[in-house]
Amino acid sequence: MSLVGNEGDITRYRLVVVGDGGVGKSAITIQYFQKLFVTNYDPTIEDSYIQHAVIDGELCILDVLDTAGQEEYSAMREQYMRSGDGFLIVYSVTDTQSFAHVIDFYNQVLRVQDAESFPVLLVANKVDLLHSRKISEEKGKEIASQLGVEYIETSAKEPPLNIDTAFHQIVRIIRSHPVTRGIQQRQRQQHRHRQKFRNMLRCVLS
Ligand SMILES: Nc1nc2c(ncn2[C@@H]2O[C@H](COP(=O)(O)OP(=O)(O)OP(=O)(O)O)[C@@H](O)[C@H]2O)c(=O)[nH]1
Ligand SMILES: [Mg+2]
Repeated sequence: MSLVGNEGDITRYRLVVVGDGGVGKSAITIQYFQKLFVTNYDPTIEDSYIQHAVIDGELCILDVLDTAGQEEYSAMREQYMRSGDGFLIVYSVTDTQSFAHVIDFYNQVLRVQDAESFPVLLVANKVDLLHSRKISEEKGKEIASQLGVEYIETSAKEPPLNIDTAFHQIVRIIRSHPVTRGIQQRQRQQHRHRQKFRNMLRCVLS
């Protein structure tokens, strides 16, 4: 698995947004980073975004990879899945197939990370489209509980719903997940040791 990076005292979280084509991965990501809703559909190959955030009082860096949902780019999946500290698995509540594929994305994350459980947030997007909704909240929550992951409903359209919450919640999940908690503690310890060593060296040299 990849490690949560620690740059000085600031932890960097590599978040990967996955899901079928057209479910709104880019719309969600752009709404979070640029505070605007992209109405046209321009299939992604791969885009990344980086930004500081303060989550529960802790400054961190969010490094987000917006991936391609289109099947023709699926060969790239294993590689980006290896690099993630946490995943937003997105489906559209108007698209039954995208919901059926949630399990495939989840299983692929576990396989690539060689883990029994991994930080994942299930994101039910496009909930503003009330009339074309096909997947109920109940169904979404049911699959989330089967997979043992948290569930959130979002809309990237104005007024956005739960977009900041989704990105911040996956960070909280990473922070509290046993897979990463140990690593983060070790990294903080190593950082403190390095600082101590640098200070000692400075004393000796001055
Ligand atoms: N009404 C509504 N439309 C949305 C929402 N999110 C995305 N869309 C629209 O759905 C279409 C596809 O959105 P994208 O964000 O490009 O989808 P994607 O998942 O990034 O697709 P790929 O890059 O091909 O994997 C666009 O026309 C968006 O404007 C939403 O929450 N509500
Ligand atoms: Mg996209």
